[in-house]
Amino acid sequence: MAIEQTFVMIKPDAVSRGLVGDIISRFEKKGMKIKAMRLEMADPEVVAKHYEVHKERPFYQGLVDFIQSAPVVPMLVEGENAIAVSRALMGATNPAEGRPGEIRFDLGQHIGRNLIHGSDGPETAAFEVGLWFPDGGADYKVAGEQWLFE
Ligand code: DAT
Ligand code: MG
Repeated sequence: MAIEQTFVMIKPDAVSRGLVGDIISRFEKKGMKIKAMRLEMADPEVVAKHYEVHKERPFYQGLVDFIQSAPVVPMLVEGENAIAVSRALMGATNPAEGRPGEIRFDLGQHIGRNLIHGSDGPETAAFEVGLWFPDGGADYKVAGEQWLFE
């Protein structure tokens, strides 16, 4: 059993298409705790640091412009195996390569409009949580925290 924190961000295409509720609902129903969440136009400096790893990729500028094109919903998510669980809920980077039940397969249009970001490992999660939520999130208990009953 490993309680983890991870960073999840609902991207501008999902906000614009009215899919925030559907996406958050999937995390809640899985038992993930939303420790912090905002709706905001992303800070360009934060976005630059967040996507620095992709700086040399051909899609980088389009990605950064897209992320700043409309509000995002950054979330600090906590739960058992939260990093892998979040990645599984999201699905494949390319929606066309995913499977039914995954957010990106069910709702995503193409790889450049794939609705959601989630940290891909423990080091990335620690970096991204610190970048987007330097103050951490609220400490509270929710009904359905499976790990309370183990
Ligand atoms: P993921 O978001 O699944 O972790 P990633 O870290 O490889 O995927 O890439 C970050 C984002 O960049 C991804 O969600 C969408 C965009 N992206 C990746 N590959 C792309 C490509 N070939 N064309 C356009 N956008 C791409
Ligand atoms: Mg990634």
